Amino acid sequence: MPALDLGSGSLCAVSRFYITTPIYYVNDAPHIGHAYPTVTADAIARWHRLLGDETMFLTGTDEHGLKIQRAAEANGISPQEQADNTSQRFRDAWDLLDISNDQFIRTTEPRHHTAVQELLTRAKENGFIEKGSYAGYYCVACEAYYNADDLVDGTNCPIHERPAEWFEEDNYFFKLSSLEAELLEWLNSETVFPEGKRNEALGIIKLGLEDVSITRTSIDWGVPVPWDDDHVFYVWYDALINYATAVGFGSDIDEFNLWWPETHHIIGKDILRFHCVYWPAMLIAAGLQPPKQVHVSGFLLVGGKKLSKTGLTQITPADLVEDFGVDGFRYHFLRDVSFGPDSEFSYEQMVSRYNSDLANTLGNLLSRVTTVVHKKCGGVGPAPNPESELAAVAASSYQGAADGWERLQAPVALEATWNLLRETNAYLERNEPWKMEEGSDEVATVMGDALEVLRLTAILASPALTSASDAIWTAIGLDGSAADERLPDAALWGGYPGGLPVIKGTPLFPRLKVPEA
Ligand code: ME8
Repeated sequence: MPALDLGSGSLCAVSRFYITTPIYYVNDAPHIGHAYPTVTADAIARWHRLLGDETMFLTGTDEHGLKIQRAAEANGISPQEQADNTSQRFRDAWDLLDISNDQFIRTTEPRHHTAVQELLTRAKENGFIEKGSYAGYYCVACEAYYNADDLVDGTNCPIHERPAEWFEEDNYFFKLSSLEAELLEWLNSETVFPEGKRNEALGIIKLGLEDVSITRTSIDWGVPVPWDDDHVFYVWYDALINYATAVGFGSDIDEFNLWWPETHHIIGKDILRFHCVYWPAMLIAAGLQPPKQVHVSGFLLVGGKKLSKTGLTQITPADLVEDFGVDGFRYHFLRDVSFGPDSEFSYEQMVSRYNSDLANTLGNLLSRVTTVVHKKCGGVGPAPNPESELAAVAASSYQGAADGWERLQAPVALEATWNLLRETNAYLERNEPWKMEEGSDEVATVMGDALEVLRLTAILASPALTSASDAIWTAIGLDGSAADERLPDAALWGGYPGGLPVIKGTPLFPRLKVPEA
């Protein structure tokens, strides 16, 4: 009898899902523009864990380059101290926001240096890296060269609105221009979302690609070029490789082959060129597969401007968590910011969303249900009715949520989930269980249905509401955590067993006052 094959062709192959955020520069502290892609990636990762996928969620910090070196000089510390201090601030922010990353990568880690050197050496050996010289306008804040035509008023970076600097250097060039056909092929499948961003990437290629300089001699805060001591790799060619380092490139090739190229990169529109043109090209040049998908978000704006660390519009996650709690923060950015277009941040909108969806629709349902179960059912939760009219609503909410999370459209997923809550509130209004006879079958049926909806909501909302989902779970008498359930089975109507003690607690989401204009 042949031995069982438990390798890649195994019958019990697991489904894997790898998701990444951009790695953030450590020149300054995190703001909500960084929190937005991080919370989005976190919620998607949590959804995939609910589906039972082997999930890898990566975030981290981008620590080399002139921008960091200058920030360190301004603070009177070494670049390493600058990186250590600020990287920790990102970790603290993500701890505060309940971000469930499996790894936090820092580009100053030795494993990353090894990976960068190996990947770019492979590209050189394959004939894609050559020596040359370069002169051009450089924006240190972007860590990118611009053509004179791209500058505003002939001098300013179009993103940072500050003068770009003239740089001239001898360095190594990546022969991007020779990879046009491969890039077009990659972009001609379902790789970049939304569609408009895929077209933007195609447009960049169709305009004609120039070779790009990938090393620097003017600074030494970077990964050394292994074949030439005078050079370090330019920060972007070091940074992009983090996605490969984290899953084993350069250290554990078997691990790398498990995860690559099934990767989903979440990025902002400012770094589309790097992720949708340069990065797939670098991988192809090194003989590796380009990433599976890149999802491009718009900017969060305040007063029409991109939130930035250098601008005056800085709002920290901690500021908002103080007012809205972690779940209130996460819910707002997931529910109100559609992934793709730009979105204007509004404190008033955040208050209004919190009050309508969290305090009213969800919070009131929980307190209503627990109160009535105490008054009319002796505090013990009854089982749901298998024939309940809410069963069909629950099934379509699950489909809507699954579809929304699958397409990285958190607002769609949460709207579908909240539809079930609204329908359940209406069902209670119609049936008025608070007027029914204590201990009757009638009241047990209605309350069993409402408890079942709360069970389902705790699971379906858990990618967004990390604390409230467990608070609901416990309040309806269930053990463990909603996040440990497995979909789709856990979404079937009738999972609430009944006979459990229901706890009447304090309101989950106390109403907030709308600020005066
Ligand atoms: O670009 N709205 O780092 P970074 C929405 N290190 N998203 C925003 C935002 C805003 N106002 N501000 C920032 C870098 N972001 C590089 C990335 S990846 C290999 C290297 C998000 O700290 C957006 O996704 O300047 C942006 O691309 C990302 O934060 C990184 O910002």
